[in-house]
Amino acid sequence: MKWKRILLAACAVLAMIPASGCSVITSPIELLRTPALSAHQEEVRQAVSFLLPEGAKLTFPLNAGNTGAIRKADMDGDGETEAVAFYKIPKNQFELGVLILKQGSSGWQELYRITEPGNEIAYADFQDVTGDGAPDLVVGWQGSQDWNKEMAVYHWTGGKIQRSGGMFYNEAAVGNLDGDPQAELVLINFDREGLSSEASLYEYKKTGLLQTDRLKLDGGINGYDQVLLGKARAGRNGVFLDIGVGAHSAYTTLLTVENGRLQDVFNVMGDPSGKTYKANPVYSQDINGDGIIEIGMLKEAPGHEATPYSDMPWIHEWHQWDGAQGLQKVYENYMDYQYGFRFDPPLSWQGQYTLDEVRDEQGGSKVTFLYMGRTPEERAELVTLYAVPEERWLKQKVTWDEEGRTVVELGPGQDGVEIAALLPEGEPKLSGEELEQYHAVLLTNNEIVQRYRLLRD
Ligand SMILES: [Ca+2]
Ligand SMILES: [Ca+2]
Ligand SMILES: [Ca+2]
Repeated sequence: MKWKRILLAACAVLAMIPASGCSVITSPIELLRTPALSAHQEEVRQAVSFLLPEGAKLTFPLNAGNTGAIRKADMDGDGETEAVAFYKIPKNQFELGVLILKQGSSGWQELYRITEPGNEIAYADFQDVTGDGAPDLVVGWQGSQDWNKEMAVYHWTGGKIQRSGGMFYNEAAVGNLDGDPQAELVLINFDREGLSSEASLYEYKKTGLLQTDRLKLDGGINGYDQVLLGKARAGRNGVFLDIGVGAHSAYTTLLTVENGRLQDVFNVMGDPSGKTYKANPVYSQDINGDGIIEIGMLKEAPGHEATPYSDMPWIHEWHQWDGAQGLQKVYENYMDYQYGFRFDPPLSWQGQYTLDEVRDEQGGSKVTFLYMGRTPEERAELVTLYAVPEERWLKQKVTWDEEGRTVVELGPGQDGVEIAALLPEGEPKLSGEELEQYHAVLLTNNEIVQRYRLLRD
């Protein structure tokens, strides 16, 4: 088999777009039907169908993490959840709606209906913006691709819905940023042509949503790859902005709220991209499952100083905010965005391994983790992960079988490949202490399985 290194940055970037961005392909009705609905859900669905205007279709809000065209929330705060359905009327290019249903003695009935002109519901979430203990509906309405989006908050009070807001924005994050009982809104207005960007903080006061602070952001960027509100430290939320710059590089800005003011903790305006620069985009996420969001950075695999950028194998280094202006590395792993998997080496490997990566023009790849001794000659294979296109898989297995290799089958990856790990064979060219250390850090089949994961899990 001929393996050739090729650049797959474009694919990698595409593969990194969160799944939700692609979920519009499946119709909401189809998703609602699978898996089988409980009798209760079926009742809701029927009531919604009955109440939808003629020609209307259920629609998914487009923000990441959104779970469906019909959501549940206790909007009136009486302890019982209401059903909230999002719809659009396709034959009429500019009509969107939200239907709120309440369960009464005679089944699910319309409690309230919101309609707005527009093409898509860009954002929807339930957050207690007003601080009365009941979730409010936060909706970003989008007219068309070229238009700004408009953010509004719908709050149940005095037996009806009160609308507040109506701010134009490009990117939004909604959640609790300062520890009081109210959720805040952070809206970003980015003017690509004017090379300017600004974040605004909105809080609900007695009269409605008020802009309580503004912060200038770096405007010389390609755009926002991801805007994520999440835990930045224990007991402290922040807004992570993963930003694309230049041909394919990226950096991350973290915004927090300090005494009611927006803070750019890494001082991006003073030092654009300084601390969090990466050669390719990496999405901020809770990579190690501790509930705190990590910022990903890319390290060239050791020994690849002469390797061109397009062929560079990268080690992902994940950092948490240190609470001041700095970062603290907490985790390290390998991510394959094309075939949709990650492999998390054990701590005992850190600083002692490197990678060789080979990508086949006909599809498939091979990444080898190598133990590093004191000199470049003292390298020894720890494990090799293969992505084998399905059509070559059986043949490949036979070959490995004939060669007597130990194969750990890891199952299907993205893009029609099977993933397998191969353990090294024969004695490595190491001796003494290094040979001992190498054997001590080798993984068992079981450990390999545990350290391998699909990215969409
Ligand atoms: Ca309720
Ligand atoms: Ca708050
Ligand atoms: Ca984490």
